[in-house]
Amino acid sequence: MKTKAFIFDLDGVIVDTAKFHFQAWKMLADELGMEFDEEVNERLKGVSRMRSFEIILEVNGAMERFTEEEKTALITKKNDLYVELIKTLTPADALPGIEALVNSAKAAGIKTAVASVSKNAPAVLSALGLADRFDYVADASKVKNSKPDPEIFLVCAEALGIAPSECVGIEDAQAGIEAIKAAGMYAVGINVTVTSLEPDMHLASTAELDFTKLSEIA
Ligand code: B16
Ligand code: MG
Repeated sequence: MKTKAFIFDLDGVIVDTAKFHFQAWKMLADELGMEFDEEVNERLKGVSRMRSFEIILEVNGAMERFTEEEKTALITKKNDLYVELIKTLTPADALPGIEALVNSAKAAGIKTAVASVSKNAPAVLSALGLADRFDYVADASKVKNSKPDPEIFLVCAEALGIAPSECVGIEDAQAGIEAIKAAGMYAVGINVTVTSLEPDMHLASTAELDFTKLSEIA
């Protein structure tokens, strides 16, 4: 197929903010005396803030420990720290190959969008100097379901006016690959730890994103 749109995940594809999410969740988990490591963190990628906290509670057998109000207060605390951490981002933090791919897409008339469930996505894109570079940035507040639900990728395709079958989705998380495939798109995985569904194309890093190859998917 001739690709008509590239839809990018944010955390882990455009920028490595996963390390900041990890630091912020770790601070909260330590404070609550709960276990939290890189393996659990992998399961939080692409997952909403509240659902992420619930996974941490599940892993610790603590699902009943807090009321809804307490959970909301605790995830707000996590987010406050995350917001502080992303203030350190600069344009130099955009991952290799991303800007070049977006520029090549623009020159070739291929549309681009960002499919992030993060409510902090606009702030992160601004800090990277990329806020105005994409044709569409999905508004997380309008999406009801986190990845692996395909909703956010379908919202992007619809906003761009492109059929899902002509879109290439780029993701670093298993939940994101599942979302792309469920949307009926071609899935490119960046250093994905595969636990179930395989991406259609595996790359070790964003530096391997090849415009020529991605614009003509065989
Ligand atoms: P926030 P993505 C996701 O972004 C992150 O991967 C996930 O770890 C995070 O919990 C989620 O955003 C919500 O983020 O707390 O900032 O609203 O991978 O869809 O770009
Ligand atoms: Mg991601």
